[in-house]
Amino acid sequence: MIKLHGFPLSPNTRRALFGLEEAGLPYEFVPVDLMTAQHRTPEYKALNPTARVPVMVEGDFTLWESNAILEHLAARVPERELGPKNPTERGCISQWMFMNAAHLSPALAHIFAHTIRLPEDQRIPKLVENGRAEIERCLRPLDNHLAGKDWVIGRFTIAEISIAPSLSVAPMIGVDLSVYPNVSAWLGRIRGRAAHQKVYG
Ligand SMILES: N[C@@H](CCC(=O)N[C@@H](CS)C(=O)NCC(=O)O)C(=O)O
Repeated sequence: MIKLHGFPLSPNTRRALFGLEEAGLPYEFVPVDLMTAQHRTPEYKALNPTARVPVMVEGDFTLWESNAILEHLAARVPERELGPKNPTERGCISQWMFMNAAHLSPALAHIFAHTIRLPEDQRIPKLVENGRAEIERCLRPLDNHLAGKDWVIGRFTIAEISIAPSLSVAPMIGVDLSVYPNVSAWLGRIRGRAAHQKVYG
């Protein structure tokens, strides 16, 4: 049985949970309390030496990095067509997943840290400003790409499962997604899926 260790409110954990639900594989969720630094204990670091959530464990196989977990899950259930079916699709899906992992998601995390998470005397306004510019740099191309399309590559894939959880923090940190109408409509379609509703309640 797959065990998914994670913090329930973490977007990265929710990305893996969303993937598990879409894959339809049975799993057990094992909560890891970030508030009490459970992710920094030797027991947890034996599973994920980077001391981050989530991590997937199945027997003696452990896998961390939520996007790696998504790719692994998609490959396990090819009948669900969550992953690429040819090299072109592989490239297109990876392009948007990597953009999210390298640029969009860190920008959102920086804004969250420097507007909400850190004590006020540790917040750096310039990082928030840079983060907002980076978000425009990522979401404007995504919005243009989604014009006239329901999904990133024409069908629902791990590109959607990967990016949507990052954007769930947007309203909390004052990122107005309504200026990206195609992204907003696309998020609405993603949020309408049973798997998403199961993860987000
Ligand atoms: N790139 C990693 C990011 C994981 C990550 O940063 N998780 C956060 C929670 S959303 C975490 O574990 N934070 C605890 C820490 O950095 O100490 C992934 O996609 O799995």
